[in-house]
Amino acid sequence: MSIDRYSHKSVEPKWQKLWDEKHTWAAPPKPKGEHCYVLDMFPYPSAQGLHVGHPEGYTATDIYSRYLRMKGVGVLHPMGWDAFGLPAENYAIKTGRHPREVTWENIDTFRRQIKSLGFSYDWSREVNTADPSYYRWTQWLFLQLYNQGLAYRKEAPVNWCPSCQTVLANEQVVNGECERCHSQVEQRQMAQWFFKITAYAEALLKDLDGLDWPQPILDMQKNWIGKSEGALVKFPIFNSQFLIEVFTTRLDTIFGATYMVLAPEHELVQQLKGQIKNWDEVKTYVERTKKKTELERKAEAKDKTGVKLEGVEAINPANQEHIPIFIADYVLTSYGTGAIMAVPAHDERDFEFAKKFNLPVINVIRPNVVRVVAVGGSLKDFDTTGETDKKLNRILKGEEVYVGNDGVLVNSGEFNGLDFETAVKKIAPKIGAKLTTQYRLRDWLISRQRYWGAPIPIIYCNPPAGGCGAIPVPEKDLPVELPMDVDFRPTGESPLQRSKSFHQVKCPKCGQPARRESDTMDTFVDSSWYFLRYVDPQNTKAAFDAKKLKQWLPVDFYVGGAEHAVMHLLYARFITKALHDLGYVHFKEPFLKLRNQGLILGEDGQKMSKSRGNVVNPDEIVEQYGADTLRLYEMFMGPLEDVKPWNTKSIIGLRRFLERVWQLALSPGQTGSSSGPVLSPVVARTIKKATEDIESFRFNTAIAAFMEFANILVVTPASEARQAAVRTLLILLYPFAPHITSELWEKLGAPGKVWEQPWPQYDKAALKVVEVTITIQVNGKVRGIVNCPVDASENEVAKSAQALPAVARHLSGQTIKRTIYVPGKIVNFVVG
Ligand code: ANZ
Ligand code: ZN
Repeated sequence: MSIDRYSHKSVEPKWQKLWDEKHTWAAPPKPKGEHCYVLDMFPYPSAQGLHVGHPEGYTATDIYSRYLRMKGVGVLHPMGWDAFGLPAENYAIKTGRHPREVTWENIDTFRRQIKSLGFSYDWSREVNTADPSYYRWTQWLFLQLYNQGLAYRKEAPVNWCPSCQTVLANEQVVNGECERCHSQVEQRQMAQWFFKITAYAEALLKDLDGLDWPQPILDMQKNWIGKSEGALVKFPIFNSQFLIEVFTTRLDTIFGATYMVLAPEHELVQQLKGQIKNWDEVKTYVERTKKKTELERKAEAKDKTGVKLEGVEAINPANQEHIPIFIADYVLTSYGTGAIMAVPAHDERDFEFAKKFNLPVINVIRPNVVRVVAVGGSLKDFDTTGETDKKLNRILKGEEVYVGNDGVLVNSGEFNGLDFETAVKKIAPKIGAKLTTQYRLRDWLISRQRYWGAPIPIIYCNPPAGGCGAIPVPEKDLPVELPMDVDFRPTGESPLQRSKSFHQVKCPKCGQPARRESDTMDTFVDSSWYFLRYVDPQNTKAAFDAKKLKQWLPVDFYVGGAEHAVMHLLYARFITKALHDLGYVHFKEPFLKLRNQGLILGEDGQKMSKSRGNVVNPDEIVEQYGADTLRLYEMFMGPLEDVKPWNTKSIIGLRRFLERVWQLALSPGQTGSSSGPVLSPVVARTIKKATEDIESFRFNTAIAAFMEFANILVVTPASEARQAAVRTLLILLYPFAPHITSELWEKLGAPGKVWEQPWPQYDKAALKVVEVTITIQVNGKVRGIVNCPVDASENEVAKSAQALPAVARHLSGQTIKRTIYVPGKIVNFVVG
C-alpha cells in the first residue's frame, strides 16, 4: 500500500476552514464545572504584520487551551487588537492615508496570519480598541474614574518629545530619550489629565503577594511603586515666615544635617526671591535645570552642581544650628517634598556635594561593624592588617561616608547611644516630625496631544462671563466619536483642535457654547480593561455584564512579553482595583498567573529589525514548512521564557519529525522482525511527561518525549497495541500540531475527531520499568530496537544490538569506530 505524502498545504487550510465554519472554539456560553480563562496579550496591529515572536506565546496558550478542552475544562481563549496608537498615525502622516483605513487593513493582515497558524481562538469575541463600540466604554471608564475623583486635571511638568510632538509617560522616556524615536525629551508645563493610581500604591504593592507571576516581574512592579518609610520634618528659615519641609528616611541622622537643598523648581525659591542676594545666579541655574530630564538628573551621579542661596539660612530643629540652603538638580521636585536635609557623612550624594562646596561633614552614626575589603578583594570580619580600624577612624572623622543604619548615634546630644529604630521613635516627637510613607509611583498622565486615540469625554464651558468649567460628557452621549475628516499632521496642539465640528459644542449643563477637550487618551487606558470586554463584546448597554464577568474572571492564565512588566500590568491592576471599589467587578487582581515568553532573536543573535535585515516572516515559514512545523519549532527552541536565536536549519528537523509521524501512523508497522518493543512503559511515560510538561509550560521537553516515542513506533511490528499507541501519540501531539493530527486521525478511521478525545490517562503500574526499549542506530539511522533490563551495561546492550539481523547487515564489512550510548535510550554505532 502506498502512502500519500504529507502535504501541509492541503491539510492545514482544510481544518482551519472547518474550525472556522463550525465555531469549534467558541467558549461555552454558560460554563459549568471547571473552566479557565486563557489570555494572550493582544497585539498592536503594526504595518509590518505578524512577527515570529507573536506565535511564540500564542502557541503556548493554544497548546494549553486545547489540552484543557480535552480534559473537559471550559475554555475562554479570545483575541483582539490594541489598535490605537502613534505608529498608525505616523504612518498616516508619511503616506497621507487615514489611520483608520491603515489600521483596519493591518488588522485584516494580522487576523489572516493568526488564522493561518491554526490558533483556537473564539473569534466571535474579537475586540478592536479603535472601534467606537469599544472606545465608548473606554470613555465610560474615564467618567467612572472622574466621578470617583480618580481622574483630575493639573498643570504639570511633562516629558515632551519634540519630534513625536507629544507628551510621554515617564515609562516612555528611556535614558532621557523618547522610547520610540530616541529624540532628547524636554520638560514642559501643561494642563493634563491624570489618573490617581497613587491612591492604590499600597494595595498594588501588597496584593503582589498573592500572584503566581515570574519573580523578576514582581520585583519590577515593587521597585516601580517604590515604598519608603521615613519622616516629614520642618526646618524653619531664619528671619522668615517660611519653612522647608523635607522627607527623610534617616531621621536618626538629623544632627548631621549640615546644609539643605531645594529642587530648583521648588516654589520656595520664587517665594524667597526678595531675600536671595545672588538672584541672577540662582535664576540662571533654575533655567538651566529646565532643560534636563529627570533621568538625566538622576544619572549625573558624580558631578554635582548647585548654587547657594545667599542671604537665607535654615535652622536645624534638632540642635538649632543655622545651616546654608542650596538649590541643586540632584534633588527632584517629583519625589518627597522636593527638598532635603543633607547629611554628607551618611549619604553618598550629599557627601559628593559637600566635598565640592566645602561643607562640614559631621559623623553621627558609629557603625557596629565595619568590613574592610582585604587586599585579595574578599570581605573579612576579622582584620589583622589594621585596615578596619583605619576605616572606622576615617568614618568617625567624617572623611569617609557610612551609609548603613546599623550603628549607634553619636554627636547627637541626648540621643547618643540609641540604635536606628529607637532614635527615630524618640527624635520624631521632640522636633515635631511626622512619620510617614512615601511612594515613588506617580499619578498616571493619560493626556495625549494626538489624533489616533479615544477622545477624553470632557467639555469646557468657559464663556467670558463665568461658566460651568470642565463638565463630563453625559454617559448617554457616548461615544465621543473621533471625526474622520481631520488634518492629523502634528503641530504641537492636538489635531482635534483643528476640527471645528468636533470641538465647538454646547455645554451639557447650561447650553452655552463650549469647547470639547481635544486630547486623546494614552493607549494604555484602552488595554487596561480589554480582558473584561471579551466576556461580553457585543454589549451595547454596558461595558460588560457582571454575571458574565463572574463566570470567567479573573483571568486564570496570562501570557505575554516581559516588556509589559511595568506599564500595562500595573495599569490593568489599578483599573481593576478602581472598578472593584466602584462595585463593577468582583475581584481585585486581574491576572492570577502570568508567564513571559522570551525574545526570539534573529539568526545572527541580534534583535530582529528591518534595518539589520534579520527579520523572519512567519508567512514564509508557514508556506514552506506549514503551521504545525512552525508551532513545533517555536516550542522546541527552548524554555518558553528564554531569549533564543532563530535557526532556520533546525526547522527542517521538526518538519522531518512530522513526516515521520505521518509515515508511521499510516503504515501498519514493521513486518518480519519477530520481537517488538514493550510499548506499555513508553506509552505511560510519554503520557505522564506530556501532561506534566504542558501543565508547567515546558513544551520543549514534551516534544522531545514525542520524538522518542515516535522512534520506537517506527521499529514496532504491526499489532493492536501498536495501533493503540499510534492513536495515543496523535492525541498527545494534537495540541502542539493540531492540523496533521486531525488529518491522521481521520485517515486512520478513528472515531470522532481527535480533539473530541479525552486526554489519556497513564497506567501507573506500567511506569515501574523493568525493561527499557533502546533504539539502535547505525551512523545515526534507526535500524532496530532491543528490550533490555533497566540495569543492563553498555556492553550487554551493544551485544544484543549487534545480534539484530538489520543491524548486523549494516555493520557487516565495516569497522565500528565509536559507539555512542545514551543509557536506557539509544545506541549509535559509528562505522566507516
Ligand atoms: C536625609 C538622609 C540622610 C537621607 C542619610 C538619606 C541618607 P528613598 O529611600 O529612595 O525613599 N530625598 C528625599 N527627597 C528627595 C528628592 N526629592 N530628591 C532627591 N533625594 C531626595 O530615599 C529617601 C532619601 O532620599 C531621603 O532621606 C532624602 O535623603 C533623599 F544618611 O534624608 B535622606
Ligand atoms: Zn456651562
